[in-house]
Amino acid sequence: MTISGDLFEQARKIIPGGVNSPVRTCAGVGADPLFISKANGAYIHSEDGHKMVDYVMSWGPMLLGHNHPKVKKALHEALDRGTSFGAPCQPEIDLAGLIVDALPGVDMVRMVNSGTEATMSALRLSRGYTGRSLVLKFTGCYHGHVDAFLASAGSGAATLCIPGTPGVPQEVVANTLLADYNNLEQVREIFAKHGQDIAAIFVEPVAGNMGLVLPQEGFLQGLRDIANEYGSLLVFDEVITGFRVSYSGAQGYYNIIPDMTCLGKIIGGGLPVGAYGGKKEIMDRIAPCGDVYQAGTLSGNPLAMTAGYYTLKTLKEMDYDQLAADTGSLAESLKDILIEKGVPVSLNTISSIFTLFFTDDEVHDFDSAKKSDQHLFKKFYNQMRDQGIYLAPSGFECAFNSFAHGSDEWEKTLEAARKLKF
Ligand code: KE4
Repeated sequence: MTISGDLFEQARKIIPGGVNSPVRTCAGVGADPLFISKANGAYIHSEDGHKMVDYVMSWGPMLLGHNHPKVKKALHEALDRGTSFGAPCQPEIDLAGLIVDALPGVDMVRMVNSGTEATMSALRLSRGYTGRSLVLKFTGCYHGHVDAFLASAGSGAATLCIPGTPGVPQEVVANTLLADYNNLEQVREIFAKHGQDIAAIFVEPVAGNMGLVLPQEGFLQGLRDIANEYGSLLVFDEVITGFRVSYSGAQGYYNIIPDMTCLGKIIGGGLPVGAYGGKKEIMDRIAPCGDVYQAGTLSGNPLAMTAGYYTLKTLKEMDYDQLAADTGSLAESLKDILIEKGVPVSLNTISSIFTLFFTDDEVHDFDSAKKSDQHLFKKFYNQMRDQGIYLAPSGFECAFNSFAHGSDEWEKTLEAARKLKF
């Protein structure tokens, strides 16, 4: 029995499924999870002594790479000042300031502790602000495990084939409307019927939970126009794309300004942080200045704020265009290697993110993503992991490059791909 195997056995006795988040079980790829002892730069180390090139990067937060010296130093200093105050502190202003300065759609921002808390709060605020109950989301998009959004979620739910989930009352998802990603016609039809009652459109401006799916030309602008026409809010879930697709998120990259933005992952620099923000007139409705309630014991935690602040401050100086070019070149090379082996591959990539779908068809929504052959993905995942390349254990997730990866890591990755057997 490996060390990870033994730890997994212990964990399963006292933690449901042995993990604190379902997709980590690796059940979808017929493997057991590796228990991780440490991570540095582009590398993650298992308890079994395996050093692997990491493209999960904690599911997105570690764009700087693991354990960045500037973040680590700041955290050590913050630790000496205490771990939690339950009162306002300077680091909250510091992080909020960087977010507001970076994102054109955010005048004010409220910190919470996860992406789920961010989208849950933004949903309540959109309903409170508009006085409407309905919300439109897209199949294959995942906005955290908020009851109202588990109507046909991507990410873990899609991998585990849980289209909705027990425990969510029918009357809750009755207020949730679904359209296919990139299908503006469907959105127009839904708004023609329900537009006056729709509080908000929630969308991942670049979808990352059915694998990576890019918005087609005109899709995001179309949503912006439709929301304006019916007086609904446009909410960008930028938990993945915020500070990832560009330093000003997808909203800056595409120059489409949402009414509200949900954030997580990168803004915490690896510590638990979520946030939601938007136009001042909307955010003023949040307690205590407004009447829409939301709260959190550890919101604005000084350690988490410090990690997020030094992460964003450091990212602000980084060359996103170069990393995008390097990522595109790596992903295209991986695709070419797989095609040479006779494997059907369709690639989606943007900035430092990519997904290889095991299908010949272009992937532009959840239905086309589901055509990706999961048996081929399983072979790909396990052989790459055996060769020290650590990928997300699901065909409905993304590979994340980082500023800590370089030519050595990318060559190791291509070398492993050249040895794949199908
Ligand atoms: P968290 O509650 O997991 O911090 O964030 C939820 C969330 C919200 N919105 C988007 C676009 C997201 O991608 C997520 C979480 N992403 C998944 C993986 N794609 C987290 C991994 C997991 O569930 O363990």
